[in-house]
Amino acid sequence: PVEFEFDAPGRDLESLKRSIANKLMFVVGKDPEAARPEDWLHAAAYAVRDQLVERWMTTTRAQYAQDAKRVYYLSMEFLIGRTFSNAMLAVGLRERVKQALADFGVDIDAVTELEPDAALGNGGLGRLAACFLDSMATLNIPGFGYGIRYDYGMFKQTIVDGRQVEVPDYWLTHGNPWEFTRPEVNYRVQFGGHVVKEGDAYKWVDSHDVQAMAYDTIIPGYATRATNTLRLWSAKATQEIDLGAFNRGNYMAAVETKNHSENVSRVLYPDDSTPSGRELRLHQEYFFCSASVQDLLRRYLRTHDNFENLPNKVSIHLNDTHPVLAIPELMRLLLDEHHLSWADAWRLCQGVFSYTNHTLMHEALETWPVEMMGRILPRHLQIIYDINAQFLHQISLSGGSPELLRKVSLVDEAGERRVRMAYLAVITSHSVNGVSALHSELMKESIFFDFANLWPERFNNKTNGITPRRWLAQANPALSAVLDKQVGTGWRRDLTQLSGLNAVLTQPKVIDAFQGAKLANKQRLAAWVQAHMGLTIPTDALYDVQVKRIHEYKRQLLNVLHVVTRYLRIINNPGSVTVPRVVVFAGKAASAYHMAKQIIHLINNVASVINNDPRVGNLLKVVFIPNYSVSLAERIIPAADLSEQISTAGTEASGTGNMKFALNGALTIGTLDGANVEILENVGADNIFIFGLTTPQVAATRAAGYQPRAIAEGNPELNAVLEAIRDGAFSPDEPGRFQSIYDLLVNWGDHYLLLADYAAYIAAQEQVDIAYQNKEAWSVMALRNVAAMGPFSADRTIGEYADKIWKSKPLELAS
Ligand code: 26R
Repeated sequence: PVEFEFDAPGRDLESLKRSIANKLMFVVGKDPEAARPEDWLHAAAYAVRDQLVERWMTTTRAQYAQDAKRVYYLSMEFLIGRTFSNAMLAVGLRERVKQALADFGVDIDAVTELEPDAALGNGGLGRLAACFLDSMATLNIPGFGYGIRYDYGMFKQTIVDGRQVEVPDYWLTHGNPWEFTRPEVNYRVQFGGHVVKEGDAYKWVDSHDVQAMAYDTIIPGYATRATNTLRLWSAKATQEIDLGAFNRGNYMAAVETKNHSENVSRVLYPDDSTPSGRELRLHQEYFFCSASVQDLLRRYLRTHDNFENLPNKVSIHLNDTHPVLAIPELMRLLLDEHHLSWADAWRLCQGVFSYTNHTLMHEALETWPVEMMGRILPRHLQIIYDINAQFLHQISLSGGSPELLRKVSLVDEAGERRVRMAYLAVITSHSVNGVSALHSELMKESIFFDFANLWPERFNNKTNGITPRRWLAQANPALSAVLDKQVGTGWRRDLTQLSGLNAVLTQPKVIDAFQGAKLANKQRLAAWVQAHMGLTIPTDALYDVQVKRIHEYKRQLLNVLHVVTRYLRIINNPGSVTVPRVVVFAGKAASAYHMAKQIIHLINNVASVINNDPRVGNLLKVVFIPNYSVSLAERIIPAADLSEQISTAGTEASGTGNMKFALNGALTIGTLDGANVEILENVGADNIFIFGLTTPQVAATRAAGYQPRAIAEGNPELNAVLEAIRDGAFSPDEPGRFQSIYDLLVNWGDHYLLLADYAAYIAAQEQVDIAYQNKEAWSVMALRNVAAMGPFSADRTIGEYADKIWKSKPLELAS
């Protein structure tokens, strides 16, 4: 264990125990005799939080004293997960808190498991934001996260008769000891009404207003005094109740207005790709953009009396297009409230904003109907029109054709007129980046083609990364201990130090230690599966894992085709399969995404047939773990031998799970997609299983007219697998249940070309089996993966953002 000392008071065991006991009595209000495990968790959380507060204040004071440039990371999603373990790790107190609790007769692991996840995000984009906060704090970058404090985060997924059923997750039921409520930090956010012109000035009047109230969470840096702030906004009615209605005796109506306003921050859109077209989403986006921009301007104006220095002191980063309304909002505030000229306001905006694109999927590119935006945000629509007019004027002056003007306009005029939010981000931002080398290139060739021609210097790549604190030190203590012994403890702050493993990883004692850690992690997962699902899985099998949102492009179905292939080989040709596998799936489907829910149903039905077939025994087990979350990922990923990263080439922007698995000593089976390409470059072709069509081959296959039926007919084994699914082998109670999946793959010809990659995937899986039979060689390959993960630390990613995009410098803090 790594403990480090600061001169802060209250860190010795006796002080910690006194603090925990005090918190239990005076904050939680419980007699130790009567305290439940939840009470101890809260008491310990408050005691650990105390260790952060002084640093937080020191950091804030240093930011003002050094007039530091601040980075504001605007994101609709922050998928933080649990905080207790992470905070103890950051302040180096895990062992001592464990001892303190043990002295009170409390088991730290048991109380840690009681903390609910802060699941304020859907998947990759939200978790990336959380890793970035961790790295910004660890690198002493003065960073603020701004987002929404949803009452209900991601829904809880239950599986009922094999089907996904969503249950609301009120994560705040027992209170949140990590947040500081800031009722005094609140801003008015306007909606609706209309715009009147008074002289040269515009006024937004007759609006319905909602208050945004701040809640702050401390983001500790690892082994540094620096801490940052995550400020989340909650909607409060401007008036508790509608007095007019109340006085007329209509109490229900009086409270209704309040409810309506406060609905803005009620629930996270559990929608990973389909624009739901709901007005509430537009309200949410503007709500948090407006509050955040008002807040950061107020902070800037505390120490500056004009705006000239804004781009030197403020960076606003847009995490996808969801916060793009911050652009017209900053324009509005500078123009209408601070009376700057258009030219000055626009120049400042271009200096301040930068934007990251996270997907090329057409369905996920946000556009808003002009009619809706005009009704809800009339002044912003005007500003967007003005930006567009100036932009198109400039393009036509430099010889742009009417065709080009139509293509790049902020307003899509085909059909119902819509505002293209990604184009607004690109036109304004001084930097536009993708999230892996491949994705950043494709972005320039596809969705932003015309803009990349206009402004090539604006476009760049910042390959994603993950925080080694949560995803190795915290999630995998067993492997961490092995690494500490072999390469020292410094990898937590400098992940490239893992390359030291290369010198020792063929030594038998290192291989043994690695295998011991992997086995311990499998036992930990198997125990969880046993306790929560009543299913026994062997711990001496190959753990083959695909955990991520369920989506057609991620191709969980291709994985299922392999599972069924394997099953049919086992029962039709005993002895042909010798490597036992546990195939693990987990992930949520967007609630309105029918095909994704069918895929979950199929996985569960396939699992129950295979797991109950005595001919199979322990050779193959299939597990769908319900309610995938950050805390489950911390348990599942360290146990994996094989990481499934099998999206159709050109569709997964980066992936970050791929990095987490490799860092935890799993080998990847994957396509040349997203960051898999860079993982391949770093680990070498001998230490990864790459298969399938490349991005250009995918395009060529589609262009030539994809013929899945011919593929199925030409491959008897594949045909048998598809027919088994179609004819009810896994749904005997309802044989036609999966006809639609068969039709999608064989008759309609799915967009993600599953059958085109099937044979190559099966061949790659056979290579996996062969490789796994040599346990030593497999472990060496896995260790080579671990050793090569240095570049995939989010510290590397954030270092690049800070240098190249934000031009922000680390804060200087006395150590
Ligand atoms: C507009 C709305 C419906 C919406 C669309 C898409 C909301 C949220 C999303 C999520 C997308 C943008 C997302 O999570 N993308 C993922 O970002 C990760 C971090 O960069 C990548 O690793 C991952 O490949 C990508 O799918």
